[in-house]
Amino acid sequence: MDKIYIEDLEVYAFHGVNEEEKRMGQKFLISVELFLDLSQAGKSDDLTKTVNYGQLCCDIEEEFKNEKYDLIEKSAEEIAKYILLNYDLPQRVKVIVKKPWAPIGKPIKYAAVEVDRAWHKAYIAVGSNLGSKEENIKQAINKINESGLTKVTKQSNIYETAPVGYLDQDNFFNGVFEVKTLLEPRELMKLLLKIEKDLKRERIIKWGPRTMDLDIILYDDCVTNFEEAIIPHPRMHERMFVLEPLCDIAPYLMHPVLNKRIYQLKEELKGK
Ligand code: PH2
Ligand code: MG
Ligand code: MG
Repeated sequence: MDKIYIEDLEVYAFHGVNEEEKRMGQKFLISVELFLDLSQAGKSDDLTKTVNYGQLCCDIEEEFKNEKYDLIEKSAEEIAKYILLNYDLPQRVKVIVKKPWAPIGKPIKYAAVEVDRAWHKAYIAVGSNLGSKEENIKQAINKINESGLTKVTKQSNIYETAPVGYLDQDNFFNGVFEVKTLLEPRELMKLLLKIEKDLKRERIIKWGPRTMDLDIILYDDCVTNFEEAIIPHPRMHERMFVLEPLCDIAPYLMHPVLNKRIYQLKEELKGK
């Protein structure tokens, strides 16, 4: 992937654990590596097809001076987040924050941290069979978008489906969203559980009626084994109410464990 580099931008700011550092301030050196496609800018010679590094330096300086953090870890994290949220083109950024005057009473060139952050693509299955189903789904999309670090980028059609598993309940409305997110799988799951709760989800019967069910079905090519978020969703390939809407928005996507495309999984399930 192409890159833009900024090396050792000097900014006078007020981060540090010690009171003195917050009061007196000190020099910081900020380096960033932006990962983005530069081919369009390279072909067209057009500044609007890339990131203006002059503007970027001004924005970084302003953002970095805006707050007083204890840790350079936090200051680097915030710069990375700021760039990914405010510039469209970079997919990934690395940020290094150096403190050449770190007050530790030892002769060092600098103390520094580096963070590496990126947009991730995930697919979320949504289901509702209690209350106003369509409204619940709209609300879930709004709440995801309002959460700040996750944005819905595609939406499937919504399907009315008969209940699977526990049969004595109303039909579901099911769909799938594509999202881009700065959250790790477990953080994303936590956000989805919070949204379910905000939409009055109550857990009484396993697979029973619910106002809102939000499941991560895929997250990049990740294969996880943590209880809170098993990815890919272990039953996604057995459920037409997941494959059908997913096929609307990502038919050729590969399932990273079964090594088949979504439309193939759907055809296979249909044949069963
Ligand atoms: N979700 C379940 C169990 N059964 N059936 C349908 N039709 N749609 C669902 O979303 C659904 C289900 C557990 O998550
Ligand atoms: Mg579910
Ligand atoms: Mg669930």
